[in-house]
Amino acid sequence: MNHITLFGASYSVYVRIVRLVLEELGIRYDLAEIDIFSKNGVPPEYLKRHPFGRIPAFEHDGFHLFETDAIVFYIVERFGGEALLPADVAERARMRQIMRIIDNYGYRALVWGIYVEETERDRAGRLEQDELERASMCLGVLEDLTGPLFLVGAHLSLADLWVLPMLSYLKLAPSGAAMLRNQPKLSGWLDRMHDRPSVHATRFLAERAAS
Ligand SMILES: N[C@@H](CCC(=O)N[C@@H](CS)C(=O)NCC(=O)O)C(=O)O
Repeated sequence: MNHITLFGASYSVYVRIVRLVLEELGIRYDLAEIDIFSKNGVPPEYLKRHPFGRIPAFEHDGFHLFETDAIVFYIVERFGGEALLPADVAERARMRQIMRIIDNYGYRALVWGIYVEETERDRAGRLEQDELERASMCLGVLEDLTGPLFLVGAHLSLADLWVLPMLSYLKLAPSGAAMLRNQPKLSGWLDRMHDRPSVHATRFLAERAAS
Protein backbone atom coordinates (compact mmCIF):
# COMPACT_ATOMS: atom_id res chain seq x y z
CA MET A 1 0.00 0.00 0.00
CA ASN A 2 2.86 2.33 0.84
CA HIS A 3 2.49 5.90 1.88
CA ILE A 4 -0.52 8.24 1.66
CA THR A 5 -0.45 11.89 2.63
CA LEU A 6 -3.53 14.07 2.63
CA PHE A 7 -2.85 17.80 2.59
CA GLY A 8 -5.45 20.07 4.10
CA ALA A 9 -7.05 21.08 7.37
CA SER A 10 -9.09 19.06 9.83
CA TYR A 11 -11.75 21.80 9.81
CA SER A 12 -12.42 21.38 6.09
CA VAL A 13 -15.52 19.57 4.84
CA TYR A 14 -13.79 18.36 1.68
CA VAL A 15 -10.75 17.10 3.57
CA ARG A 16 -13.13 15.26 5.89
CA ILE A 17 -14.82 13.49 2.96
CA VAL A 18 -11.48 11.96 1.97
CA ARG A 19 -10.64 11.13 5.59
CA LEU A 20 -14.00 9.39 6.01
CA VAL A 21 -13.33 7.24 2.97
CA LEU A 22 -9.84 6.34 4.22
CA GLU A 23 -11.16 5.57 7.71
CA GLU A 24 -14.04 3.46 6.41
CA LEU A 25 -11.62 1.43 4.29
CA GLY A 26 -9.12 1.10 7.15
CA ILE A 27 -6.34 2.78 5.17
CA ARG A 28 -3.53 4.49 7.07
CA TYR A 29 -2.58 8.02 6.07
CA ASP A 30 -0.90 11.15 7.32
CA LEU A 31 -2.74 14.45 7.44
CA ALA A 32 -0.37 17.34 6.62
CA GLU A 33 -2.07 20.45 7.97
CA ILE A 34 -2.25 23.33 5.47
CA ASP A 35 -4.07 26.48 6.53
CA ILE A 36 -5.26 28.18 3.35
CA PHE A 37 -7.21 30.76 5.39
CA SER A 38 -4.19 32.02 7.38
CA LYS A 39 -3.62 35.79 7.28
CA ASN A 40 -0.69 35.23 4.93
CA GLY A 41 -2.92 33.42 2.43
CA VAL A 42 -2.33 30.08 0.77
CA PRO A 43 1.26 28.91 1.43
CA PRO A 44 3.14 29.36 -1.90
CA GLU A 45 4.63 25.84 -1.63
CA TYR A 46 1.12 24.40 -1.45
CA LEU A 47 0.16 25.99 -4.79
CA LYS A 48 2.45 23.45 -6.43
CA ARG A 49 0.10 20.74 -5.13
CA HIS A 50 -3.12 22.63 -5.83
CA PRO A 51 -2.77 25.55 -8.27
CA PHE A 52 -6.27 26.77 -7.33
CA GLY A 53 -5.31 26.97 -3.65
CA ARG A 54 -8.10 24.76 -2.34
CA ILE A 55 -7.93 21.80 0.02
CA PRO A 56 -7.49 18.82 -0.07
CA ALA A 57 -4.54 17.64 -2.12
CA PHE A 58 -3.28 14.07 -2.03
CA GLU A 59 -0.13 12.07 -2.60
CA HIS A 60 0.31 8.32 -2.81
CA ASP A 61 3.83 7.06 -3.44
CA GLY A 62 4.77 10.06 -5.55
CA PHE A 63 1.42 10.19 -7.39
CA HIS A 64 -0.16 13.63 -6.86
CA LEU A 65 -3.85 14.55 -7.15
CA PHE A 66 -6.24 17.30 -6.24
CA GLU A 67 -10.08 17.52 -6.45
CA THR A 68 -11.97 15.45 -3.91
CA ASP A 69 -13.90 13.39 -6.45
CA ALA A 70 -10.72 12.32 -8.26
CA ILE A 71 -8.95 11.56 -4.96
CA VAL A 72 -11.83 9.50 -3.61
CA PHE A 73 -12.30 7.45 -6.77
CA TYR A 74 -8.55 6.83 -6.93
CA ILE A 75 -8.64 5.51 -3.34
CA VAL A 76 -11.73 3.38 -3.94
CA GLU A 77 -10.35 1.83 -7.13
CA ARG A 78 -6.73 1.51 -6.02
CA PHE A 79 -7.45 0.00 -2.60
CA GLY A 80 -10.54 -2.15 -3.23
CA GLY A 81 -13.18 0.15 -1.79
CA GLU A 82 -15.90 -0.81 -4.28
CA ALA A 83 -18.24 -1.67 -1.40
CA LEU A 84 -18.78 2.09 -1.13
CA LEU A 85 -20.31 2.12 -4.64
CA PRO A 86 -23.85 0.70 -4.96
CA ALA A 87 -23.97 -2.32 -7.28
CA ASP A 88 -27.32 -1.28 -8.73
CA VAL A 89 -27.00 1.15 -11.66
CA ALA A 90 -29.92 3.35 -10.58
CA GLU A 91 -28.62 3.53 -7.00
CA ARG A 92 -25.14 4.41 -8.25
CA ALA A 93 -26.62 7.23 -10.33
CA ARG A 94 -28.56 8.43 -7.28
CA MET A 95 -25.36 8.41 -5.24
CA ARG A 96 -23.60 10.61 -7.79
CA GLN A 97 -26.62 12.88 -8.01
CA ILE A 98 -26.52 13.49 -4.25
CA MET A 99 -22.76 14.09 -4.34
CA ARG A 100 -23.16 16.73 -7.06
CA ILE A 101 -26.16 18.35 -5.35
CA ILE A 102 -24.13 18.87 -2.20
CA ASP A 103 -21.08 20.13 -4.18
CA ASN A 104 -22.96 22.46 -6.49
CA TYR A 105 -25.80 23.74 -4.33
CA GLY A 106 -25.21 22.61 -0.73
CA TYR A 107 -21.65 23.70 0.07
CA ARG A 108 -22.12 27.46 -0.43
CA ALA A 109 -25.65 27.61 0.98
CA LEU A 110 -25.21 25.35 4.00
CA VAL A 111 -21.59 25.78 5.07
CA TRP A 112 -20.82 29.38 4.07
CA GLY A 113 -24.37 30.72 3.95
CA ILE A 114 -25.52 29.36 7.30
CA TYR A 115 -22.75 27.83 9.43
CA VAL A 116 -20.00 30.38 8.80
CA GLU A 117 -22.38 33.36 8.86
CA GLU A 118 -24.04 32.33 12.13
CA THR A 119 -21.18 30.89 14.12
CA GLU A 120 -18.12 32.77 12.85
CA ARG A 121 -19.61 36.07 11.66
CA ASP A 122 -22.01 36.43 14.56
CA ARG A 123 -25.15 36.65 12.42
CA ALA A 124 -27.25 34.13 14.37
CA GLY A 125 -30.86 35.27 14.19
CA ARG A 126 -29.96 37.91 11.60
CA LEU A 127 -29.84 35.97 8.33
CA GLU A 128 -31.90 37.22 5.40
CA GLN A 129 -34.95 35.24 4.31
CA ASP A 130 -33.37 34.34 0.96
CA GLU A 131 -30.27 32.90 2.66
CA LEU A 132 -32.47 30.69 4.85
CA GLU A 133 -34.66 29.68 1.94
CA ARG A 134 -31.70 28.66 -0.23
CA ALA A 135 -30.42 26.34 2.47
CA SER A 136 -33.80 24.98 3.41
CA MET A 137 -34.69 24.24 -0.21
CA CYS A 138 -31.46 22.26 -0.58
CA LEU A 139 -32.24 20.27 2.59
CA GLY A 140 -35.76 19.58 1.32
CA VAL A 141 -34.34 18.12 -1.90
CA LEU A 142 -31.98 15.89 0.09
CA GLU A 143 -34.81 14.84 2.42
CA ASP A 144 -36.87 13.66 -0.56
CA LEU A 145 -33.94 11.56 -1.80
CA THR A 146 -33.01 10.06 1.60
CA GLY A 147 -33.60 6.31 1.97
CA PRO A 148 -34.72 4.52 5.13
CA LEU A 149 -31.26 3.26 6.15
CA PHE A 150 -28.63 5.23 4.27
CA LEU A 151 -28.99 8.08 1.82
CA VAL A 152 -28.99 5.51 -0.98
CA GLY A 153 -29.95 1.86 -0.69
CA ALA A 154 -29.17 -0.59 2.09
CA HIS A 155 -25.45 0.10 2.48
CA LEU A 156 -23.10 2.96 3.23
CA SER A 157 -22.01 4.69 0.01
CA LEU A 158 -19.97 7.70 -1.02
CA ALA A 159 -23.18 9.76 -0.89
CA ASP A 160 -23.28 9.39 2.91
CA LEU A 161 -19.63 10.34 3.28
CA TRP A 162 -20.07 13.39 1.01
CA VAL A 163 -23.05 14.83 2.83
CA LEU A 164 -22.02 14.07 6.41
CA PRO A 165 -19.37 16.80 6.90
CA MET A 166 -21.58 19.61 5.58
CA LEU A 167 -24.61 18.64 7.61
CA SER A 168 -22.46 18.21 10.71
CA TYR A 169 -21.48 21.88 10.44
CA LEU A 170 -25.03 22.90 9.59
CA LYS A 171 -26.33 21.27 12.78
CA LEU A 172 -23.99 23.43 14.89
CA ALA A 173 -25.66 26.63 13.63
CA PRO A 174 -28.96 27.60 15.31
CA SER A 175 -30.89 28.05 12.04
CA GLY A 176 -29.31 24.93 10.59
CA ALA A 177 -30.35 22.83 13.60
CA ALA A 178 -33.89 24.21 13.30
CA MET A 179 -34.03 23.38 9.58
CA LEU A 180 -32.82 19.85 10.22
CA ARG A 181 -35.56 19.31 12.79
CA ASN A 182 -38.05 19.81 9.93
CA GLN A 183 -36.41 17.03 7.88
CA PRO A 184 -37.01 13.81 9.85
CA LYS A 185 -35.41 11.30 7.47
CA LEU A 186 -32.27 13.40 7.06
CA SER A 187 -31.87 14.15 10.76
CA GLY A 188 -32.44 10.49 11.70
CA TRP A 189 -29.78 9.54 9.15
CA LEU A 190 -27.38 12.15 10.56
CA ASP A 191 -27.84 10.85 14.13
CA ARG A 192 -27.19 7.27 13.00
CA MET A 193 -24.09 8.33 11.05
CA HIS A 194 -22.63 9.96 14.15
CA ASP A 195 -22.38 6.51 15.77
CA ARG A 196 -19.87 5.35 13.15
CA PRO A 197 -16.22 5.15 14.30
CA SER A 198 -15.06 6.91 11.09
CA VAL A 199 -17.33 9.86 11.83
CA HIS A 200 -16.21 10.04 15.44
CA ALA A 201 -12.52 9.82 14.46
CA THR A 202 -12.82 12.78 12.08
CA ARG A 203 -14.99 15.12 14.17
CA PHE A 204 -14.44 18.84 13.61
CA LEU A 205 -12.97 20.82 16.50
CA ALA A 206 -16.25 22.76 16.64
CA GLU A 207 -18.20 19.52 17.13
CA ARG A 208 -15.90 18.41 19.92
CA ALA A 209 -16.25 21.81 21.57
CA ALA A 210 -20.06 21.62 21.34
CA SER A 211 -20.37 18.11 22.81
N1 LIG B 1 -13.68 21.32 -5.96
C1 LIG B 1 -12.84 21.20 -4.79
C2 LIG B 1 -13.45 22.01 -3.67
C3 LIG B 1 -12.60 22.00 -2.43
C4 LIG B 1 -12.95 23.16 -1.55
O1 LIG B 1 -13.71 24.10 -1.92
N2 LIG B 1 -12.37 23.14 -0.35
C5 LIG B 1 -12.57 24.27 0.54
C6 LIG B 1 -12.35 23.91 1.99
S1 LIG B 1 -13.59 22.84 2.58
C7 LIG B 1 -11.58 25.34 0.18
O2 LIG B 1 -10.47 25.02 -0.17
N3 LIG B 1 -12.02 26.59 0.24
C8 LIG B 1 -11.19 27.70 -0.04
C9 LIG B 1 -11.87 28.76 -0.83
O3 LIG B 1 -13.11 28.66 -1.03
O4 LIG B 1 -11.16 29.67 -1.24
C10 LIG B 1 -12.73 19.72 -4.40
O5 LIG B 1 -13.68 18.99 -4.67
O6 LIG B 1 -11.71 19.32 -3.84
